[in-house]
Amino acid sequence: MLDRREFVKLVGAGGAVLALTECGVGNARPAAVPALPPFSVPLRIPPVARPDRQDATTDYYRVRMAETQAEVYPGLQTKVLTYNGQFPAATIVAKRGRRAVVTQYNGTSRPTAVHLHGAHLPRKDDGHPMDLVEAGQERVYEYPNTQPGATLWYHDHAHHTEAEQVYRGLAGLYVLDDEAEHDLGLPDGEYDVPLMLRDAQFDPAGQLVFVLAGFAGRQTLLVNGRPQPYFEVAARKYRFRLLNCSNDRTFRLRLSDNRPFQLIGSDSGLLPAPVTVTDFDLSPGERVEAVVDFAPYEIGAQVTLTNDLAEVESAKSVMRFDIARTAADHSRVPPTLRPLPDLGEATVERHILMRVNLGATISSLLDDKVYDPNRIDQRVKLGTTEIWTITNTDVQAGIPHNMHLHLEQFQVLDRDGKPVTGHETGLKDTVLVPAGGNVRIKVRFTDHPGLFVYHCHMLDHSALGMMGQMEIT
Ligand SMILES: [Cu+2]
Repeated sequence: MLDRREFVKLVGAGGAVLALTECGVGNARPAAVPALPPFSVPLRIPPVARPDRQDATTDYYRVRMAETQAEVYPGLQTKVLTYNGQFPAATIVAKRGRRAVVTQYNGTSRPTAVHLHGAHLPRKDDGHPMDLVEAGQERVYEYPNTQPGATLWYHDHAHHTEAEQVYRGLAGLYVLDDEAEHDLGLPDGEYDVPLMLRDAQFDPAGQLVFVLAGFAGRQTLLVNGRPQPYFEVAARKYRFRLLNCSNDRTFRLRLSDNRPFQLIGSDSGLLPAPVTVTDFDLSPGERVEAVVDFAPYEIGAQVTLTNDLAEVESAKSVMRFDIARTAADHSRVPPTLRPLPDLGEATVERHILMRVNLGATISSLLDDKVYDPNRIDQRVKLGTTEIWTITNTDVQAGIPHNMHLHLEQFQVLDRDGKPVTGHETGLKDTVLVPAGGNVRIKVRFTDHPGLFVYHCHMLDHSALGMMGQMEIT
């Protein structure tokens, strides 16, 4: 929790509401690093993590969390928190049906917890906010990788400090590769490209500035850890795996020439069928897989990925694609991808209320309560299908939220009574709940008893208490 006076001082007069909202910020760009024109640096692809050893069933990884330096801006060293020294972290590529065992040593000065976001796994390996790895200690996480292929990610989840620790760099992709997908003919290899999108605030020395609920100041966009990069592509189809790893920022992404592209996947992997769109929303924690075909472009053409929800002109451009060469393309996007599973008939209904308390003390609430690790908010029976109605009542302040469930993927039934479209037609683990919005989700609790959390994935909000616990028995 934050003292209101302190909060207002940090974000400026009248900023208490603005700092937590998506829009309404005027000239908020702070003194930043020496101005770097957009598209000055090439996109970097995070390296693929190498297992320390392998046996017949399992890949073993050793990771050290530590503060280190990264070159975010050319010629400047930025202090960051990293997994194995990489900013952003290396991508763990797991194979469906093969276990991954990751030993995480905490070489930072504060407790951490490593959550594998989107994974279906036992409680002990979930990275619950109170299952901490103390400084100087290690913890072994075992990932069964039994669920269908998907783009997951791992990130810090130590309660109250997760917002700052993810912001400073403790985040990486975890691609669960599924043999069953290989026959579909989707773009692969060098044409399967991860894009981790986020915002940040830098001081003039190129250091990250973290202010809890300081959304308004974060007007620098990073893709895979570099500011507004360019990416040289071939005139053919690409599969992009997009993750929004911002703390609080939602993107509305489109190509600058409005060219349509195909969405093929969401949080939990492939959609039932591809959906052609010209834009889509991506809130913090969500993933989308999109196929973009650059074949119609001339060699030498450029097209920008833009964010329609940017508050300032300089943050409208996310990155630029430069069509640089021709290449053979035998890939395709089949008309059907992966059917939705039947989640069965719901026998339990729950209602969850999300709102921010802008009183003397700023806090973020679920059902009018801040997170208490000693309280159980929902008791769930294994084998049950439930419908949760999630309501965001922050209409006046215009504050969006989203909802992330640990352990299970859910189907989004509708938003404000209307069926959802685009990437929301697939199974998801995180869903946007705009101010004044009502979202209904259907979820089946299949196995893995224990205490799991659900929370707003705008991490500054969850750090301020917008999190609850469900005990599954
Ligand atoms: Cu929220």
